[in-house]
Amino acid sequence: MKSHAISLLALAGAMAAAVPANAQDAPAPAAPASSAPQTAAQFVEQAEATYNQKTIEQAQADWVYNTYITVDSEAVTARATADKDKFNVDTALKAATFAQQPGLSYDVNRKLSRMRTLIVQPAPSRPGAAEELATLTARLQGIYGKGKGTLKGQPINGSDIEAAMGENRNPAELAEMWTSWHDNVGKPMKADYVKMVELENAGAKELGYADTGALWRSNYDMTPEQFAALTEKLWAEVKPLYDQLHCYTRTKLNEKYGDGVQKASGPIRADLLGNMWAQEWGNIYDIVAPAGAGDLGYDVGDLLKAKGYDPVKMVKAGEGFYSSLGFAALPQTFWERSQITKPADREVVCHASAWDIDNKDDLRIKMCTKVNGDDFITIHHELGHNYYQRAYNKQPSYYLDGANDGFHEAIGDTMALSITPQYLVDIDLLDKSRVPGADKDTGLLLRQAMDKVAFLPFGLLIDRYRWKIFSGEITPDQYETAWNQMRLQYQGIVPPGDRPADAFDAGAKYHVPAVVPYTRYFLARLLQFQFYEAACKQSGWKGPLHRCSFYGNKKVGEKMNAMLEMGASRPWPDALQAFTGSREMSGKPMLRYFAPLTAWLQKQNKGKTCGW
Ligand code: X8Z
Ligand code: ZN
Repeated sequence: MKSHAISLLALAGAMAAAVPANAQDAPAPAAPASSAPQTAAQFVEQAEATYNQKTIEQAQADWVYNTYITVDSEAVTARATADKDKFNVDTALKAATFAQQPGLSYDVNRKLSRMRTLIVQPAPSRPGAAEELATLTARLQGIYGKGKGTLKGQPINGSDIEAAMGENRNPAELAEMWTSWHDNVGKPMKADYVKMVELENAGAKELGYADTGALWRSNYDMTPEQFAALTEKLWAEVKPLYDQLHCYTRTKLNEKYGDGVQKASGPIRADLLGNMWAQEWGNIYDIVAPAGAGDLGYDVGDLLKAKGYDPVKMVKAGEGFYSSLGFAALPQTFWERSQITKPADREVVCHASAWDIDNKDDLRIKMCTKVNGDDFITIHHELGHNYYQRAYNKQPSYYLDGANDGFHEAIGDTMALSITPQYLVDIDLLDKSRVPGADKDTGLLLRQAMDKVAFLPFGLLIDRYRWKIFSGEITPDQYETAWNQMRLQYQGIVPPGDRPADAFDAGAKYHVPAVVPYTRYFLARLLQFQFYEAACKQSGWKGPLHRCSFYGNKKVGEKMNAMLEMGASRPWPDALQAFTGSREMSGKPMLRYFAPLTAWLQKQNKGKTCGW
């Protein structure tokens, strides 16, 4: 397979070099195969078949590794990853030579461009480099998957510690879990991470990018500079709302814990926010709930437990939402092959993910599901990936992707925004008599903002931090100080105690060792409100936006499918327009959703000095 690909590329290169640059203006040649446009088309067609095959082989190996971490599965996935990466780098280099040629068709041009931008981890072409890079990456993922912290001195695994950070209200125990997790998981990764960055950057330079960060930013149908500027514009739109939420939450934490734990001014202690990474704060809604009108009368996790839901039943409920929009049921193999709960007898990567093993219909999720509200949302999120993958499965291989990666992350969350009190009644989780009245709107919005708004700076800073590592602005000896500085700058949070200079706290967040670009989640946080607002409009909803559920609306499903089935075949503004009518990513729909809460927060914060 590999040698076939290389000889094909060499041949295509030789043919391209032999064709004069103005060939597209010449009369139709006798042998069509020698004209430049057609040569490029042939190259793309053959590369696409190999790309498809290598993607499948890598996914199979990676699935085994992620659901059964051993030295052998690590070696197998590293081999498959290296093989795919080498092919992708070869193709990208070749694509660059073809891309210069005029007269190429739209699809050949777009595929050539995608070949050059879709690589996340480019290995240098020197022999052995791809294997070295893939081995480092597999090892880092394994460290994360096997990672443990402690609670009261006892070891506690990743999915348990994540849940405990949401429920525990003891500041000493929270600090212990937070610190042990960051020490045990992040720190051992540092040396490998430094080597990995060096290799990726060398690969990115060979491909003609300034560094790996520039490569990541080039995958959005615009220049890397334009993309960085777009994220800055979007952040500026929503930052004032974050600042209000931060200010209000700090006051409430100060009231609960006192000055000794959380002061009324300055940054917030990261471990008090109900999440290991302080990325979503909904778990501490009980602490911030508005006095008097804060009790929503239900908690989704409690409802699920009361109705006897188990993880599989939770996934069935998620599937039910998509079915109600007209999407076909998940295939039988989904239920046979998914990992829905944590296996008791082996190490796995618990961080939730969705898979499309054969680029057709072998769809799966991998979770360590717990019966709680967070995981109910996560199930809808992961299924969004699966239904997207299935919707575009008729596209050619180089288009088997979201319109951009933010779209992929936003679909399931859009559905989850429809999990309103009335929806919970509709699926028989909540009793009709317990639907909170209009006097609870502030509470409902605040509960939602604690997850959605709180996330925004986190969604942005993970990659801004990595972009600086890739560009060399942050050097290895500054990994820890720069991380803490950026966490403070963007989120206004601090660790529960001083951090050692040789720590690597960023490594304790899954996407850093797993090398998953993160700006996608920032974009998705905004896009999901764009999609949701559009869906609610399509369904004719007239009430307050946050009470809208488009559950059961086939018209929305059809329109959604029209966007999803495009895959990556067109620039993302086309896809956005297909569903929302707009060609711009924007924070405005999110601001409209939260407008009543914004006014309320401003009132609560009146007279206080916000910021940190
Ligand atoms: O990683 C995820 C998904 C898998 S794509 C569970 N998310 C981000 C995170 O957990 O950090 C979803 C929200 C943000
Ligand atoms: Zn996702």
